[in-house]
Amino acid sequence: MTLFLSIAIIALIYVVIFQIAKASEYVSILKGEEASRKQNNKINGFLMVAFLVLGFIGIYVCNKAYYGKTLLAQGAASVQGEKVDEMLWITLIITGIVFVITQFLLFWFAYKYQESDNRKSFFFAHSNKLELIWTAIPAITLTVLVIFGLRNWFFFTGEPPKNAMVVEVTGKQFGWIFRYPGKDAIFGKKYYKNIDPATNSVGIIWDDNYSQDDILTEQTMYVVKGQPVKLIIGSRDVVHDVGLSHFRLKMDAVPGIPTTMWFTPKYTTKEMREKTNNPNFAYEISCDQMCGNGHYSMKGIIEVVEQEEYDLWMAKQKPQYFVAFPEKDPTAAPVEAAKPDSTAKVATAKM
Ligand SMILES: [Cu+2]
Repeated sequence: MTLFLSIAIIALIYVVIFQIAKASEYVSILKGEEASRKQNNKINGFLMVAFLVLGFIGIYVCNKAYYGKTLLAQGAASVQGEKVDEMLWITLIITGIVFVITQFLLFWFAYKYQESDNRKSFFFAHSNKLELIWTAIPAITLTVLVIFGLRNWFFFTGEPPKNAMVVEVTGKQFGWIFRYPGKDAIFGKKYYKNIDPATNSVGIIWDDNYSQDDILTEQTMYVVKGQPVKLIIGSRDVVHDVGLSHFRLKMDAVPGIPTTMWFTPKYTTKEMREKTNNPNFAYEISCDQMCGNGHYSMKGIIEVVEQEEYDLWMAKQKPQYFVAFPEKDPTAAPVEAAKPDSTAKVATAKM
């Protein structure tokens, strides 16, 4: 029923437009071709100016209504992010000025220089000087912008300061796994064939001594305010992408090819809640690469905390080695250890 109604309405609109066109054709015949064309010309000239004015008003109104809802208004939450925002602002200002000038000239000239009996058009074919100017200025501007961008890129992806902490981030369909190197500050080696979803989600090689204090967490990553954090990024299956919009960074997570970037968080999650006036604010790690049917749900949380809170959290974490081999855990309850072997294994498998 609705389909028929829609078709009927479209057909009706088509008939109306057709009739109006026909009517105006008759009017122009009555009035004379020439007079009618001149009148149309004037109307079009006026519409050009109206479009220009309404367009600029529209831009202003949309900006007023929506700017506050963008992350740009909130400000970057990392030292590196501020550099990204700076680049974005410089680009926006330059392109904004060019946009306003060119659009103004385009529509104003269409009105101002519309057909007139008192004017003859000036034939202007070519000017080397003009060509040179409008090629050289954008070329120089873009080169400067690219140099700024490259400098920042090498800064984010280069070596972090000595005091940086390191977290390994592994994407999987559909979630994030974080690995901390533990007390020795060195990650144990890993091999993809060792992956076991229950106890060894990134495939750590347990025989490697460095691996035995490695800590694994899922979905939530803890980092310290003001301390640089280097991410070593990888993937367990397809290409994902670590998207940190509040910190203004993103980096592909490619299986088999580790990528890195580092950043320094500027505000704790708590401070950000006050800053944004949003009691539910959470730093998000999203997947920025279409990676399958659960892509939309591939979200993790980054908790930015003060050093003391981080130390408390870290103290509560159990090395993954003891999760995989509870019988080797010196802190495990003796009751657990006293249980027959078979029960202990079943309990582990369920974790
Ligand atoms: Cu993904």
